[in-house]
Amino acid sequence: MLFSLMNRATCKTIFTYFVLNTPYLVLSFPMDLFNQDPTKNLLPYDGVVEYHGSIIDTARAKEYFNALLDSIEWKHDESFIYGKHYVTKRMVAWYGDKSFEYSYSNTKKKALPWTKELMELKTLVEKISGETFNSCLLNLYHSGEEGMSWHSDDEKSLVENACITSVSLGAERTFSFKHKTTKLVVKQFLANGSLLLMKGATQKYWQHALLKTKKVQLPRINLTFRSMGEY
Ligand SMILES: O=C(O)CCC(=O)C(=O)O
Ligand SMILES: [Mn+2]
Repeated sequence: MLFSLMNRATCKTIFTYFVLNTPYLVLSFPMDLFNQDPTKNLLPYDGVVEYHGSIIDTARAKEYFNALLDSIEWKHDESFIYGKHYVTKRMVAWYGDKSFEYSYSNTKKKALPWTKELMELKTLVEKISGETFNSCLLNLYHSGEEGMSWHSDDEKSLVENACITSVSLGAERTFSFKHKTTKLVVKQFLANGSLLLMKGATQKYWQHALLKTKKVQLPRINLTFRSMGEY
């Protein structure tokens, strides 16, 4: 009732006051309360994360979601750890300028050539971010029961400190960052069609995760545009 009587600016001021003055170890940025400022760093130290909100409207996001579902060569990730065979429920794909080999979490893949939609999305995120990318890892989560545990995108094959840009299509999910030393957690709601940039020392000092949730039944596709080192 009280909140419905207040205008957006008052809500924003109150929310910002609580974020800055509450000594909890979790900072949370719900996207819909007010428009996110893409120039604002979500991390308080040791890295830069910028959230641009939705850069693709709902109708276009649905078209991209369906086109990617059909055209991408989705595969389950498979790995052997101490002789045990693991297969992920989520599906993955890897594309790039050339057949880059990417190894992470005991799996290895060779990049496929860009598709029409991937090229369009790469051009869009390059324009908005002012960065360039030569590869893209895609993840398809069939529901909130699938996610990705804590990790950093810090493989040796990636250019160190290069920007990684993440596009989300479909179900809205919470993305979490955890500082490797202080354990501070920062959360950001990722909307359909949204863009998030991870820059500078982020991968060195922070881990990130897409934690599982029973609250989400719908699928989501995530694209992370990356820079592989030339070799
Ligand atoms: O699904 C996401 O939002 C993130 C995926 C991710 O962290 C990765 O592919 O390395
Ligand atoms: Mn990652």
